[in-house]
Amino acid sequence: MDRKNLEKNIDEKNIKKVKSYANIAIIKYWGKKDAEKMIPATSSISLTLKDMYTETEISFISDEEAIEKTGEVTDLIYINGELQDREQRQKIGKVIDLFRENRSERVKIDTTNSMPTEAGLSSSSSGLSAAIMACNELFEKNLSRNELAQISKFASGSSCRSFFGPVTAWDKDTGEVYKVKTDLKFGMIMLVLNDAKKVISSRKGMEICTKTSKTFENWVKQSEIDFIEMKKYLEENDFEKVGKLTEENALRMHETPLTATPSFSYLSDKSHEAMNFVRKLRENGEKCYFTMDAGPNVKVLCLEKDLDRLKETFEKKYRVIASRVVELG
Ligand code: 2P0
Repeated sequence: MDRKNLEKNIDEKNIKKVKSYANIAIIKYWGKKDAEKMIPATSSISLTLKDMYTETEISFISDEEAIEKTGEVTDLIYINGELQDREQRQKIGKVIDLFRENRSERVKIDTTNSMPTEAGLSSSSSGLSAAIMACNELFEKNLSRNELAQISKFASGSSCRSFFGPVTAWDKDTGEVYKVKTDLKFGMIMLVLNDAKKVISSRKGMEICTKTSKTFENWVKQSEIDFIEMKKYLEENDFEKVGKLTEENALRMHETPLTATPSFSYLSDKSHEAMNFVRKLRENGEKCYFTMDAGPNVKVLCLEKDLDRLKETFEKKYRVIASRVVELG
């Protein structure tokens, strides 16, 4: 084997591959009590989705390779084949810094999402949890799922919930991330109303709401009750109550930007139309409930047994991604 092929062979052996799943909250994390310590203002509960995932490859690179691609010594970050700009490279670089001891070690991360990036479809939860898992492999840290979840929240709060499934809680008081007991088998249908990048990031949106929203205090107070009730409904396998509370909690979260200064909304006319469609289906006997995150897309919570039928119904009106949940941890 000549030198070039030998190097290539070594490189290929050193590429680590991981897969992580997105999660969508049914009780929302919205606001930070302490941004530095990553203590959320609210406890949250989410579903981890089998068909919405990120696959990430990671390897060490030479300074020459980084300079050749970017003109500087940096980590190389590719998302869906596209080399990311300096801002994004620095953001992911900070995640890698949580693992690397030798600051001169440069890394290439090549990541592919199964869903539109940054469209409020939670590609950040799968993307950043995958980056954490990948670093754990590359730097041979052998950290447990629990330890990785705790590190992951510093990359992005919601990503810590992607280490468990199908249903995960993140407790604001203890900081713990853990699996919630339920026999309910869920499905979720994403209605992709607009897959353009969001205007206000969730990080920024949360910050504005925490500082200025007139309903923020109420949101936090009620959310504490919602979290306890939701865990109870899940344990009692009461889907109707789970669904109803999912909607109420999402609507309360979306009230906070409306009462912020300056006031804003993540929801569009299309979101409201879709929410009304879900309500109408329910009046006709279907068991489905909506939730929305920091973007206009509407996600529909249902039972796994109804997923295929409901998918067909929604497909007549919307571009959809239907997903089952995944068992993890
Ligand atoms: C959630 N979201 O519980 C909530 C609901 C969006 C709306 O967690 O600042 O990207 O990195 O901790 O995790 C999205 O926020 O924010 C989010 P940071 P993150 O899923």
